[in-house]
Amino acid sequence: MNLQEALAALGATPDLLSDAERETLDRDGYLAIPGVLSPEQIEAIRTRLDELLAEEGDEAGKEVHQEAGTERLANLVNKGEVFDVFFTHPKVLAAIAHVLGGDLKLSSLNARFAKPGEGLQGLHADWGRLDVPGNFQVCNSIWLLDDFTADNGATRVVPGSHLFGKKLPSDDMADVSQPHPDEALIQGPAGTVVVFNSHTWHGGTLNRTANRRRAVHSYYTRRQNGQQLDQRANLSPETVARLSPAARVILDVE
Ligand SMILES: O=C(O)CCC(=O)C(=O)O
Repeated sequence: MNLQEALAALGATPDLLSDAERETLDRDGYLAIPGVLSPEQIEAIRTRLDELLAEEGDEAGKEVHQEAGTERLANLVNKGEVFDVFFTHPKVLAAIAHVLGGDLKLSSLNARFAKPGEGLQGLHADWGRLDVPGNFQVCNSIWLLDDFTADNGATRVVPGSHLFGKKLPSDDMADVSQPHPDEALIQGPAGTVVVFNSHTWHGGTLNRTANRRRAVHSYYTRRQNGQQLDQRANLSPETVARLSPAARVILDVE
């Protein structure tokens, strides 16, 4: 099965996006898709993530990245069927395919919880300088497991910055942890997925509340690039066996 057949088998067809949604992605570099996860799915995902955090303790997240002020988990594909939605959801895949010219595979599936009083990141892009304008290599999706509000560490983005070409935040700002004059805060209810072309400048903000701000990042790249976490090397035979042929293609483990 090739990628186009896998996307079709999962129902991820281009017509799932309206013209307005495609224009938003192209112009702003990100698109919010509300209501992707049901309240029951959100609860099941939160429960499993808390179990994993308790089991993994200080090791949590280390397959990819640990970050002060956050709780992170990685290699989620291998850690529960409840996470399959993050790499098989038709509309999200259609949006990722739109950004990456129909050429994609999962790069990594991670959770990132900003702890109370923490979570501020420098503004960044997930790829270096882009030599060929518009030849996007990476696309992320952030799955809101809590409402993202003005003060709980919601992700900030600079709309349109995926079109800045070779320019990166450090070229524009003396201190990338400071607010950018054109930044916007992604706010929305839990269950929303924000697909963002991750050449768009973005970063977590400070969580000023007493509760964690929980999210999962389902991150994609073109098939010629390496994965942030090598799925073939990190999935158990049992996980690979239970996945559909189409899901295996998305993960590049077929
Ligand atoms: O979780 C967020 O709000 C953004 C995280 C992010 O951009 C990153 O970890 O690189």
